[in-house]
Amino acid sequence: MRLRMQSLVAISYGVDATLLLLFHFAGTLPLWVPAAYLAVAVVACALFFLLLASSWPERRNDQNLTGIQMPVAAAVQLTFLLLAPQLGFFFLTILFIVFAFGALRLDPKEASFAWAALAAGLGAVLWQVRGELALPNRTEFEIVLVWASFTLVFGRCVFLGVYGSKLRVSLRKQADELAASIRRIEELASRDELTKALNRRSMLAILEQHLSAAQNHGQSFCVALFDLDNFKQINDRHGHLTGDQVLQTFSQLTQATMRSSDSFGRYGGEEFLAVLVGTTPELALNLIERVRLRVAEYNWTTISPGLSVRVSAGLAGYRQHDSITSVTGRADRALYEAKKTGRDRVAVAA
Ligand code: GH3
Ligand code: MG
Ligand code: MG
Repeated sequence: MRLRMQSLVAISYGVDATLLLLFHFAGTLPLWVPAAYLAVAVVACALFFLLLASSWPERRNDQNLTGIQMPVAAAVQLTFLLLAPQLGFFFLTILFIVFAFGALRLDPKEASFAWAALAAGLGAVLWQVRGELALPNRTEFEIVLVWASFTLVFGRCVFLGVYGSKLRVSLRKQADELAASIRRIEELASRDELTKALNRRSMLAILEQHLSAAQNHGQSFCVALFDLDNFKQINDRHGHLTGDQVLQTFSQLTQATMRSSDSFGRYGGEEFLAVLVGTTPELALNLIERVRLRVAEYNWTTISPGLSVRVSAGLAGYRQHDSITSVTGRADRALYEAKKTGRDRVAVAA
């Protein structure tokens, strides 16, 4: 990319040298002016090609060496303005290309500095060549060359502007793609791989938020801990793959039953956690019962012949001064009660 841009710079110098040679044939300049210009251009381009191809630019902030190329190019034009003022307009207009090139990469501070340096240099040179500065237009050939010079300078300025806007568009696209990747990574990191439900880390973060909302704004919430009944047996009798499918289906059934404001995730193994907002344990019990019934009534034999699945749950409501551990601890003890008193049931924490 850097070397391609440098090739364009070299071509640009070539265009200038050719125009200068034609001005020599038009009688405007002695031959040494295009010869010297070409020599300087070849040396400068060769040096920058070597520098850009080396690893040196990678260690710099300014990887395209714009901060060096631009002053060099501006100095070349000012020198030739001094040496051949009879073609003054030519070197003055090339400065537009030099600055359009610089504007692609310089930051506002550097650009201001470059502009001030040019103002000083240009002022000194113009002072030196006073009375000699010219735009040759004596012959038709000179007129054609002046026209060609202006046109080619404008063309290169426009090209640099278009190139700059293309660069901005592609940077914008890259930034958008990066943002989309980050969103995707965050999404992946927040979900359980098997069931696609929220994972334990996300559920704990959500619980933390609800806890602080409850403490600060008095908004109550409930926690329900689900544990599939005799899941080890399901694995043993129907295989681990069926077990996985049961976990997936249970997760889907539960999420379809719950309200969109509620959160549901896999807490670990065959245990799931739900956080229900703005509700009391008495009201939440209805919803959790509906989940339990839906699981019990689901036609599990479509997954494996003879398969039946039951779930138990423990429910606890937020209490003042609760922590994550205390509220989930009560839900866990309620779950233990549900298991102890026969499974396939919901128990509310005392
Ligand atoms: P209980 O009714 O008392 O809860 O009995 P249980 O068999 O469900 O309890 P236990 O905790 O002993 O067994 C849980 C089983 O869940 C053991 C483990 O192999 C299984 N399990 C945990 N994670 C997965 C998983 O991702 N896939 C499958 N297929 N099984 C899992
Ligand atoms: Mg368990
Ligand atoms: Mg279990």
